[in-house]
Amino acid sequence: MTTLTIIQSVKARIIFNSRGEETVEVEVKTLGGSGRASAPAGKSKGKYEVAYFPPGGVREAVEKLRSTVEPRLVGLDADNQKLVDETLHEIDGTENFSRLGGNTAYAVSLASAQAAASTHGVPLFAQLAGETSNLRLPLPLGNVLGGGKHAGKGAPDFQEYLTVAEGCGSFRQAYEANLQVHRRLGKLLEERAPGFTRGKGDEGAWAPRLGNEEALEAVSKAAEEVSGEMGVKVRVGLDVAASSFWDSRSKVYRYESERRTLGREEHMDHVLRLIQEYRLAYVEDPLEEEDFQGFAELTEKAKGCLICGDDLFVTSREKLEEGIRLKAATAVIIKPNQVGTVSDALEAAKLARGSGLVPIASHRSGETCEGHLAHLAVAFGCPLIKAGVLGGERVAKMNELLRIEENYGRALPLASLKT
Ligand code: 2PG
Ligand code: MG
Repeated sequence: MTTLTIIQSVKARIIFNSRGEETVEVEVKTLGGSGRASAPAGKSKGKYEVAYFPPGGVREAVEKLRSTVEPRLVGLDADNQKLVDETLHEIDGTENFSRLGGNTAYAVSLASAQAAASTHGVPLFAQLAGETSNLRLPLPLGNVLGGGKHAGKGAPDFQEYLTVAEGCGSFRQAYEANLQVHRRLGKLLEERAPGFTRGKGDEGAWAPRLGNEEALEAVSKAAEEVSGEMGVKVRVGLDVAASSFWDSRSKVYRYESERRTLGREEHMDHVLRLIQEYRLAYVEDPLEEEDFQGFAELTEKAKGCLICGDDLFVTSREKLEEGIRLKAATAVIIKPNQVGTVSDALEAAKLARGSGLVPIASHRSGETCEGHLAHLAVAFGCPLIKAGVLGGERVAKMNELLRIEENYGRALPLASLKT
């Protein structure tokens, strides 16, 4: 019998992401199906992420796909994700995908998985998870207000103000709660933020001219109002993205919007106070990416609030192992293009779950209009997905989860913040 999942071709083209930057899109054809996937790009990147593209950029990536990747992958079985991904590592031959580019590898890896799924006529999440009995629909954690590297001067230093609704009966309701907060916050900001033009940052979150804490107050108020109206509990979180305002030479955090600097201890106390005062459910990258010790101290003190590592772990197995050993966090961001392949990301998520950390599937600030991340979140067993609230490329992930809920919702209960 012919195996319909054998790879027949791997083709690449250059497309644009939501920031208008060039990125790579890959199409993989098997005998019985096909898959298409593209790679996103971060702006506040972790220092230890893999290289996105070869030295010659996206053009070299496309050329390499034609000359070295396609000949090696044709004839492999797309059902064997591990082998496809190991082959990508082999072709590259470096520790950080610097020859092929992690984004190139990721687009191929994901397109191949999609091709296998389409050949079998199963959804991508089922293809990747294999065993589907314990899967859940993730809760959406979405940013409604943003600053840092995703917005212009005058916006808060903290990169993302996020909300997540507890006590919802469906994924749809949880997403609607985030949409409602985004809307309500827009109105509040018209009253509170000087010169507010309804401008948004890279991820569709409002980008007002406001101090860090004023912004947190506004988001908390909007969340409270929506909670009351919808009969759910909308909790608030932050992605501090602390590396982006850490001055490694002077060893201080530079709060540009407040025109002040805070030393490491002061900054830590400040974040802890915000966690307690605003009963935050979630804080990502509260400290700069090398400060495992600081993360551990904060995790110890901030009981009840998820402390999540993004730039800290860069979805890397080694970094995550170190974090687990030091008890540096209670959650980890899983961004497949930080490591380059679907298998690497899956392994990181598994390691996290096995060690009691909450894995969170995450978009990048420069995204394409695909919904694959929704499937990865389900397949990786992530109780949370961070993929924004508004903007076509963000809504694409949410809409895909609505489709998954409609078609498979009975078998996939909604996750909770505690799972
Ligand atoms: C983050 C991400 C996504 P970027 O820091 O969590 O929100 O930003 O993709 O720019 O790294
Ligand atoms: Mg982050």
